[in-house]
Parts: sequence; C-alpha cells; structure tokens
Amino acid sequence: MAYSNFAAWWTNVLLVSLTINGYYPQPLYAAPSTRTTTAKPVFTMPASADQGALLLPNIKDPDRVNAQDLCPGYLASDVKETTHGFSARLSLAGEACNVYGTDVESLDLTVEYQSKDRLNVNIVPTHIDSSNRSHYILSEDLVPKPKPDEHAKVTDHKPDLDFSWSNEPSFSFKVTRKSTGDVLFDTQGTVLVFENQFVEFTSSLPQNHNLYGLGERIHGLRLAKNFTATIYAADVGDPVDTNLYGSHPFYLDTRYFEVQEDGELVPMADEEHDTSRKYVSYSHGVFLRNAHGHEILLQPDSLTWRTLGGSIDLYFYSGPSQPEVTKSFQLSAIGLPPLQQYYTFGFHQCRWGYKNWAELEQLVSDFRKFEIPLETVWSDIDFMRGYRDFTFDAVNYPIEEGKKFLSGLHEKGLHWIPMVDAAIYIPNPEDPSDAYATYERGNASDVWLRNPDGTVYIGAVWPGYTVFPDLLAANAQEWWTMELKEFFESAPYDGLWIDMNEVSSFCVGSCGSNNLTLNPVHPSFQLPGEPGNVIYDYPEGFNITNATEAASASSASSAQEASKTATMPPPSTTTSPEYLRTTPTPGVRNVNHPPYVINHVQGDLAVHAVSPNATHVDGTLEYDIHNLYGHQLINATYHGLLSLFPNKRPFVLGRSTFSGSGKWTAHWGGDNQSRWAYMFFSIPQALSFSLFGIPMFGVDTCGFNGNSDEELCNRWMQLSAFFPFYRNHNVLSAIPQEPYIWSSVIEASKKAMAIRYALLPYIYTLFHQAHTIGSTVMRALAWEFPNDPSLASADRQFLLGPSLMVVPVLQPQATTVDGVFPGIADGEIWYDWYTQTLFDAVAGKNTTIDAPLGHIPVYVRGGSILPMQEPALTTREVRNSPWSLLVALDGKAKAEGHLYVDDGESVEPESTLSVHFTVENNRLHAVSDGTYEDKNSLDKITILGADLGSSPCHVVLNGQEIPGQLVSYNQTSRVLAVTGLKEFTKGRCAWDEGWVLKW
Ligand code: MIG
Repeated sequence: MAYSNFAAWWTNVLLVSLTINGYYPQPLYAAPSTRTTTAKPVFTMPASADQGALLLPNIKDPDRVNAQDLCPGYLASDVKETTHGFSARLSLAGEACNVYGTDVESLDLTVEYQSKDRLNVNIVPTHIDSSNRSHYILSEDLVPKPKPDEHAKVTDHKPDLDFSWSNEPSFSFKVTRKSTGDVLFDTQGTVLVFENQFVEFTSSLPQNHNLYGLGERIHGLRLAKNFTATIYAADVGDPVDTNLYGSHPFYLDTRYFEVQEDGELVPMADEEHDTSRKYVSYSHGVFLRNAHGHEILLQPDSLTWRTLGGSIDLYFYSGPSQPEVTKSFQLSAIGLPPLQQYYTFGFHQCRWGYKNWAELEQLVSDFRKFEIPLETVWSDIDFMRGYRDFTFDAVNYPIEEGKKFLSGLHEKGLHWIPMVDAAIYIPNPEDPSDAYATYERGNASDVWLRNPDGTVYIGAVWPGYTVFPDLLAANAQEWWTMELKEFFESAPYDGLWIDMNEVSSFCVGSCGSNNLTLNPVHPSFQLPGEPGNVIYDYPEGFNITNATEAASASSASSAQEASKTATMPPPSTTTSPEYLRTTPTPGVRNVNHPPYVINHVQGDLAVHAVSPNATHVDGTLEYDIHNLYGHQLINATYHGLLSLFPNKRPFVLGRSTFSGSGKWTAHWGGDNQSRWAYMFFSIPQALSFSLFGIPMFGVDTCGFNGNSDEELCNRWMQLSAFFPFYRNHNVLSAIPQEPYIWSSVIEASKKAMAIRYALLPYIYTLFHQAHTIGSTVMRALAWEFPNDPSLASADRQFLLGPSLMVVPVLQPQATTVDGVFPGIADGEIWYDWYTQTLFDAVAGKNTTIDAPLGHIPVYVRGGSILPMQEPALTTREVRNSPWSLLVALDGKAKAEGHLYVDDGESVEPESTLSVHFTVENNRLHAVSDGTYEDKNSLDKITILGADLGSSPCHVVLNGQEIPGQLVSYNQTSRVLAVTGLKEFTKGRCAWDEGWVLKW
C-alpha cells in the first residue's frame, strides 16, 4: 500500500469499527444519577447544562454565503519605504459587505524583511478603539512578535524571499522564492476580507502540495488535500481530523523539483516519481500569529485562512530545508525547548484510578519484582479530596502516609508527578466544612475570570462548580506560585501534570452562579465505571486473539447500549433542525455566537469550555484568547516552579498548548483509544509536535479510552520506548495495562526499554541540541532525506535523531512489517540493531522485515557514533554505569557522533561536557571539551561494518595495544568489538581527556 493512503485507510478501519462497537470517542452522556459515595445525595447536573445552540458549521452549510462573491477587497496606497521594507494603507475598495462581521474601512500593511530567511506581512486595522472592544489584536505580552534582526536592512542580508503586490483588480500579494523563482504564496484572484469577527485570505498552492502542521490533530503526517483544519482548543477524546487541545497555526510546505540535465528545476508533475530521475526539495514555513478560533480550508490547489478576529500577522520562513525552517521558527517566534531533567527520559507509569498510596507502593514493588524499569509514578485526580487541586483525600491518600511513600520512592531514585486541573472548586457557602484554602486565597487575591457584568464566572468541572484562574490578573502568578509551594510542602513532587487547561468546563456559561448551595455536584455524564457506563471496548483483532472474552464483552455491551436507548428521551418530531444563525450588528461583536460558524468539534464555542464572553481583568474576552488559556497556565506553572526551585529544570506536562508552549512544557497526545489506529496516529502526532517546537512528546501507551489487550500493549510498549516521553496511562475502570500484566508484554517491554535506557546518553544529547540549536528529536523520513519524493507522506516509521530508524508493526496479527530504507540509492547504509549487520534492502522499495510479536525493528544509520551506557532499572543507575560506543561505519568507512553530559537537572549547569567523535582511516578520535566530571570509565566499543580482511587485528588505544582476548572480529558480520576496556584503562574516566583508538 502506498504511504499516502495509510492514514486514510486507518481512518476507515477506525470509523467502521467505531460504528460496529457503537462507541464514539467522546464522553457518554447518560441520564442524571446520584453519587452514593457520600452520605448526602449529590446533585447531578442535567445533561442540558452542557448543551449549546444548534449550529451548522459554515463549511457544511449548503446556504452559506461566500465572502469572495460579495466583498470588495482593498486598494493599497500611500506606500512608504521603511528600515526593513515598506508600509502602505489599505482602503476598502467598495461598499462594505459585512458578511460575517463589520468590515474594517482602513488597514495598515507593513512588510518587513526581518532576516535573510524571514519575511513578515502584517495587516492591522488603522484605528482600533480598544474601549468598545470591537477588535482585538494579539498582545505581544502574551505571544511575542518576531522582530527584525538588528541592522537587518533588505539590501544587507539579501533575503531569498521576495514580496510583491498588486491593486489589479484589488489588493493582492505574492511571496516568491528568489533562488528558484517559485511562488510560495499568492493571493491574486481573491479578495482580502477583513471584518471585526471574520478575516479571510486565500493563497493558491501547487497541485501536489505537501503541507504539514496546522494542529493539534489526529491525522496523517501530510495534511489531506480536501480538508478543513479547525484550530480551537477543545477538551475532547481525540477524534480523528477534528480540532483538539492545542493550537498551532503553523505549516511546513515542501516542494519537490525534478533536476534536469542542465541543472534546471522543474516542479514535480505528479506523485508518480521516477526512481531513475533526480529530485530536490525546497521547504518553507508559514506562521499566522493569531490566537482566535480559526479554520484553514485546504483544497487541491489553494489554502484559505479564516479567523474569528485579530490581525493578519504572517511569517514566512524560507528554509530551504525543514531543519532550517524549524530552527528559524523556534529562534525567532516560539522559543527553544528547555533541556529536560535527565530522569524524565525514564519510563513513566500512570493510570486514572489508582486507589490509594498502598496501591502505588504495590506498583513500585511489582515493577521491581518483574525487573521492569520504572522511573516515575504518576497520580491522576484520584488522590485529591473531592477532586480539588492541591488537596489529599484523607482516607485513601492521607498526607502523612504520602510523605513516607514519597521519601521511600525518592530513596530508590524514583519520582512522583501529580495532576493539577485548571479549574478551582468554589465551596458551598452554606456548608462551613466545605471551605477550601486554595479558593479562599485566590479569591482574596482577586484572580478569577468574570462575567461581563463583573460577577465571578462559575463553571463546572470534576469537583463540582468551579472558578477559573485569570492568568492576566496582577496577582495570579504570585497566588499560583504560593499554591505550588504549599502543595510541595505537603507532598514533594518532581514535576506537574496540567490537565483540563483548554480551559474545560462541563456546562455552558456561568452555570454555577445561582447554584452554589448545591455544591459539590456531579457532572452531567457518568464517569467510566459508574453504573451503566462499563467499558466493553477492546482493540481491533481482540475477537480473534481472545475470542471467548470478546464474545461476552460484545453481548454485555449491546445490553448496555439497549438499556441506554431505553432511558433516552424519544427523538424530537421535527424533521429539519432549527439551526441558530446570527447576522452582524454594525460595530458590535457577537462573541458567543459569531456569524461565521467554525467547524468546531463541540459545535457551540461555549460547550465543554469556558464561554467566550468570560472576561479577563483588563477586559479581554475569552473569545479573543481562548486558545491561549492552556499556554498561560503552563507558563504560570513553569515560572512558578522556577521561582521556587531556581536551579531545577521545571518539568511540566501540559494538555492544551499554543505556539511557544514548547519552551516550558512537555505534551502528551491526550485521550486516545486502546486501538491499533491510535498507535499508528501517535507517530504523525509526534512528528507534528516536532514542527511545533514541543519535542518532549509521547502518547498514552497501550491506549487510554477502552480496554487494551496483550498484543496491542506489547507492540505499543515497544514503539513508545523510542518516543521522547514514555508513559503508560489508562482511563478509570478499564482493565489494568501495566507492562507486567501480560507475560509477553513483560518481555517485550524489557527488551525495548533496555535499548532505550542504553541509549539515554544519545537521547539526552539530542535534547541538548534541540535546546541549543532547535533541531528536532523525532524526525520524519522526508526531513532527513529531503530529495526523495516518495517519502513525502511517510509516517509509519520515523527516525530518533539522525541515527536511529524505527519500523514498528502497526497492525494486529502481523508477524512482518514493510519498511523503506531511505538513501540507499545514494550510498546510505543501514545496520540491523539486533544482528549488528548490514541490512540488505532494496532502494526505493518496501522491504518485508520479520517482526514477530515482541520484536521492534530498529536500524542504525551508517556514519553514526552512538554514545551509550548500561541499561538499568533507573536512569540514576544508567548515569553511574560504564560507557560504550556503537560505531556504525558508512560506505566510506567514516562516522561521526556527539555526546553532551551535565548534572541532569540544573537550569544553568556550572559545568558541562561535550565529546565529539569521528572515525576516519580506521581511527576513532574522541575529543572532549568542558569541565563536567563524569566518573564512569569506558568499557566497550563496537564497530559495525569494519573491513579488516583476514589480517590478524591489532587494536591500539592511545598507543597501547589492547590484549587480543579483549578484541573480537567477525569477518562475515564485520563486527569489531573491544570489551573489558574498564580494566584495561584501570578505571580511568572515559572523557577526562581525548583519545584515539586505532585498528
Ligand atoms: O476528562 O483526570 O486527558 O489523562 O486521566 C478526563 C482524568 C480528565 C483527562 C486527561 C486524562 C486524565 C483524565 N482527564
């Protein structure tokens, strides 16, 4: 099967199976019930509380109005040269159309050649009346604006991008790459629409476009060609293709050209490339600095951007390669990712539903019993008293017992990360025992979001009715930092997990305003495991591998479905639904129901989120900065931790992110499902986050929603071992899925973890490079092999850094997997990780690889040198173990590699160590630089692809011959191995000084 079809194929499999199982990956809304755990009956919010208006997304509306047919566009005048480019005035070219808002009469255009590779096109209303809040322009305090390089005059830095414009028939602009003459962006033939609640611009695109990014989304790596990408932060369980938790209005556009004999570049005609011809690719990036809800309509030959407000603040990055685009995007706009603490690369175990400290204690000992590495134990909301942040349930999670548990954990070198939800419980005013200190302090500091009338906005989340921190409030950071401090004093955590920061709310509007005396209340839907909401879902293929269980699960699940139908209200009798349609009122915005309806997965903007009319301290409406809520909470958490522990790298795992969150947070893929399709989608999701500058990414391994099974968990534990963030997490009430639950999973996990742990120095070095120069950690094949058009949509395999390629099995009951081995035609070679021998693959074709359950194919790229240590049960032990090097020679018998070492936790380490390795002419040089003292000795060097013929081999380290019994060479496999160096070097530290190994 061609690569390009794989995501689409999986989507079909998925949709079919979802229908079969009658399961839709969103919370199930059931009839109100009462909670029986407390003496007093608990009020359950009615399902209607979270129902918004019935809306028809514009793109699905047969009666929609096309702004392009009605709007006059603009005319440019008053062009003035500026230091970095020019400015102009854009005036409405005819009568206002007011299609989905009020037209802005006059706009200011500024074009800046900001650096050699970056161009900014900025269009804002000339007059902004901030008093009537008719238009919001994104504040630079919230999202910094990339600035021109100092002294960067157009003439000085010879940009590769060229901007031109025309007034025929109305204002349009074009961005061209000078070196190739390729038009990258062109609005010619369309009109610019600029209204207070609707901004639209369209660019033509080449027919075979390769676009990546525009997330967050569950989608194949390359964006589909007839597809609308909605960007609006949503709390929703990972449906395919819709908007999700995060907002990343950035895309990478890669264009392939055929190189003619005379060197001329001809755009590639279609997807059927010819392996006998030569191609090159050019990539550029486009970032729209806009935080409003928006939509990007992709068509086979165009792209249309529609936002619900703000400005057009576009940044073009000329690359011309993906690494250059990504580096420049990070350096200029979103920031570089932090260096994570070393321990965070160990294995994390989590689930929703660990009942008490004793269960966590048991978990730790079970991991020990089975000798499976465990680095961090996580606590979901289960530890809290009534789901209130920073509190502990007195019965199941008493603080004193917790302190003991944590000190024991820390002694073993393990860690603990608890959850913090965005919403803050508001106590029942009639119940003095309901007092909640975090709320009282926040209230005293005046840090809550408000309603337009000035009253506090009260929504609902797990604990019941809640308020929401307004992170723009003057005291918000200080209050939040103090809460983090107090929390640490009760339970010394090692990082924080920020959930529900979209920001999620389980009812429409300020539903708690007049209902506080009912608090605590139960959400309007049932939690997994509550009566009538038992999980019967299993992965695809479960009916074959576990036929008996599958049969009973399926009959139980149909009974559940039947009983649900029985309690559901009869369907309404109206045949055509009454959609709410709003029309613009001049100068006044309708923020709750904007006239343009984006294709938001929740429909109404206020469903399952704080309402757009919620108001921040400075009057800014949620409508304008909803997509930044999560980013701001992550910001406050990161900086709170930093001020409490100034020399410890804060570890934050955040759900809702925005462009730039990567400089503070790690991210997980949210509420995926225990299904094979979701294991596949974890790869494109991770690669997209590489583009968004959030390299510390992983998904809920073995799957979140639904039950997992042995085969899926076996494959998934192995796959995630090669993702930067490695965590197994499970939903409440699903069957357990820790790696020791199924015997084959124990073995499979240990095998993959041994590779990961041995490679920690390599992974850590990759992160240091990401942190310092903005390179990516998980890489798409197309980025490492940019001149092979057949890789444009490859997302079933990936590279970890430049040197390792992973080709996982992604389908049930498979014992082989087809993989491609890029670069072979140009002399690239690949070694099988396990056999250490050259892998025999054919250029440009799929190669079938043996991959029985428990085996994940991994390849080392010729030309690499990987620094490694001994695998162990904790990262601390790995850090104290002897070093080894894996040298994989390329076709010219050369190789290169790097190592970065520091103390693994300080923000600005006092000392660091860098080692550069090279091989040439049968000599391996290690040159070290820096003052960090690593105490471990060098023990082993393995050289793959060594061609020593049959001559007896002499291996010499720094002029001293290594005794023959420490050296082995196999002429057939061409593996030269030197072991026992620890004794030979008398335990000398490996990197104290440089050395040369000669053979
Ligand atoms: O809506 O805290 O994504 O990881 O287990 C459920 C319970 C709330 C959503 C998170 C998930 C977590 C769950 N949370």
